[in-house]
Amino acid sequence: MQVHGKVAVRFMHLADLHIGKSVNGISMLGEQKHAFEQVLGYIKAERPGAVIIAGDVYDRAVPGVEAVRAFDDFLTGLALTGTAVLLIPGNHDSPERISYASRLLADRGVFLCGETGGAARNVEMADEYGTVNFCLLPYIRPLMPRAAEDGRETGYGEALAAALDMAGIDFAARNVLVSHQFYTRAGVAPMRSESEMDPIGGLDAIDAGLIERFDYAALGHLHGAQCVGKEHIRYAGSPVKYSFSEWRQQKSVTLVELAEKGSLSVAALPLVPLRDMREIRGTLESLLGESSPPARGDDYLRVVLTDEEELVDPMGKLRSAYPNIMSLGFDNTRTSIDISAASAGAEAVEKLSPYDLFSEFFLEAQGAAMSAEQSGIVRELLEEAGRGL
Ligand SMILES: [Mn+2]
Repeated sequence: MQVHGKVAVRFMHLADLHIGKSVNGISMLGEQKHAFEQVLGYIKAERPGAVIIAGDVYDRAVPGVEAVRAFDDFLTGLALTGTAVLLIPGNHDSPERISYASRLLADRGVFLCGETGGAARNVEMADEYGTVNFCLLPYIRPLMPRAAEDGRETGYGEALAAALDMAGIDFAARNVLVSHQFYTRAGVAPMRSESEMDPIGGLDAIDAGLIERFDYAALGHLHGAQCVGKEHIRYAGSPVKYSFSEWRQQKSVTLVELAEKGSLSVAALPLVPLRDMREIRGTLESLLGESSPPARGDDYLRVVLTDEEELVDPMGKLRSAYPNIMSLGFDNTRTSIDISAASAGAEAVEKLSPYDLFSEFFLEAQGAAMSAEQSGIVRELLEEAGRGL
């Protein structure tokens, strides 16, 4: 693209592919391949000089055969467009496996920055404004922050600062950081998604101020596309919705252009799913009677029923109209129990009575609420158990 008569560096920013991921037991591979086709279409149209994949290539450290094939196809497709590929592993990836054949692939412009022992690696690209340095920093693992010389444990922030220090970056030039960590900024609430599966509850947060000097930070880890307070520090988000907490998000890939130092343009290019993941709510009758077949009835759905009266086999009835229903919940005056109990925190669970906990378990296991007779039996049993104490 011509900017002021010069050619500027442009690149595509992706992250959190999670290839091979299943949601509620349903494989997302078809959706992932469909997203990759759209990315390749954008690359052919926009001709960026590089494509960044900022971690969580796979969903597991040892991905399945189908997942490896899908990534092989995607990577080959990317390389054939002539674009460079800059990739780091995320917390879900095995750095060793991700960097397989990386020395050979570097000759083809595919930089798989895996096994570096926690160090960053620089890759330079040139445009007519000079060089742009891409600083690739593999995910810093919780065990990696080492004890400092005085015996004090160092945190994520210190480990990051040390890695950036060692990378010897010249901030007078233009620099792009590629990193897969949880960056936060005071006063900015991050948009979290259930599919991120954060195991240590925010202890891994790093102050985004530490990476502010980069001209752009291409981040991975959070599954909703978002900036961390400033436009140039950005999570691309996952290309596919991986939990119902993401159902209102528009998935996208990010296109970035850097001209002279200080000039940045960022655009989100939308990705359209084969089947959307969304929530619908209403009475059983209204959801089954609206139109037949219902519009986009094969989407991945969370159905919230608002019926007040007992229903017979609502899951079975809904499935005939909505074959890919993933979750069923109820929202009425009697109960507000949702089948996706995983979303309830430990605190919420503690507040539930034994009867409510069992109802929830029953709903999850059976896909339908207990009948009046069943609920009577459970109440009796709980009473008996209570007397025994
Ligand atoms: Mn992820």
